[in-house]
Amino acid sequence: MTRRTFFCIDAHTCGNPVRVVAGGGPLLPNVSMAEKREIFLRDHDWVRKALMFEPRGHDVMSGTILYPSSRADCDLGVLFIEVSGCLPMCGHGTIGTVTAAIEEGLVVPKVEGKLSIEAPAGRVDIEYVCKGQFVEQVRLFNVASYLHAQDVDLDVPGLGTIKIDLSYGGNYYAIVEPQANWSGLDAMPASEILRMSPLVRKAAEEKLAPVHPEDSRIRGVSHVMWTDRPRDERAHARNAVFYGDKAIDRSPCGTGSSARMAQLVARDRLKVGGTFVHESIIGTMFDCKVEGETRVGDRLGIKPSVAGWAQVIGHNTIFVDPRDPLAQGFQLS
Ligand code: PYC
Repeated sequence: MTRRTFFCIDAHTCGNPVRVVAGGGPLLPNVSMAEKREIFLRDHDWVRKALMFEPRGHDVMSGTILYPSSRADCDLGVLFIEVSGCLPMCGHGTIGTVTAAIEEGLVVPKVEGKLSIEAPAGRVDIEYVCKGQFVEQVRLFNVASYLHAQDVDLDVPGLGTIKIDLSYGGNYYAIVEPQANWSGLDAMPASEILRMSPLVRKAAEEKLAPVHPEDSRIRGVSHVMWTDRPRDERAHARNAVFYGDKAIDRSPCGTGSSARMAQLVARDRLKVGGTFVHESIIGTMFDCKVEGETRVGDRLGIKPSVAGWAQVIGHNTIFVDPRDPLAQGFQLS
């Protein structure tokens, strides 16, 4: 192998990293993003590991690789890459990617302020607001989201029996609300979130093993959302989302916020048409809305939208050199 060069734009969305690979990603056939995702994972996964793992990335690193879309109704195809694999959809990744792509001229919108991207989970429409050359806000109209299961008892070592709901917003989320055996986020430092979340995820997966009703390639409990009352008076709720092996989302989590709204609507705690401001573990916020009702297979679901900001922090030309013993990246176990 010769040295490979990746032209990246590094950004963060409300605190969570987004490394946008604008050049150097592997060529993939002109098929849907869902199929591209499978081909990438089968044949090119070293690219993800090299760019996401240490020493070029870290435990919370995530990003995207840009592709032309094979759909006539989409401007851009987006492959989500992160430490744990390739997510079907990622909200903070979308907001960072759209910000970088518009500010750097990587995509030319047919209609100013609007884009449609093709994610592996489906088409996602975008509205963005610019001030001068900079993008101030990106709103994504996310894939249909639904509550998959509610009031599920899990026996979690160290916690005892806890109740969770399982909800889908582009990924499957085990949602934990304050209850007898868990008093809330204030009493849970980040180290505890990292320790307890894999146990909750494993127990939820063993009991529920969800499969998306319309796309069996989307399956499994990948994320755990711990919820609490907000600290900021503008917000309706606060959350900390665990993903991968050691990552806590620093943003309010786009697919997580969609899953949370689907849960709240199904439980009649949020109305269709209602707004929902979601606060992250570091106090950043997404402005979310339940845009409408829909169906996911035979389930009732919602059409969620999520808005937030991102900041481009630099250009990053990354080499992966076969002479480097750590070319493929590493993770501490
Ligand atoms: O914003 O959807 C999201 C997300 C998923 C994992 C980290 N962020």
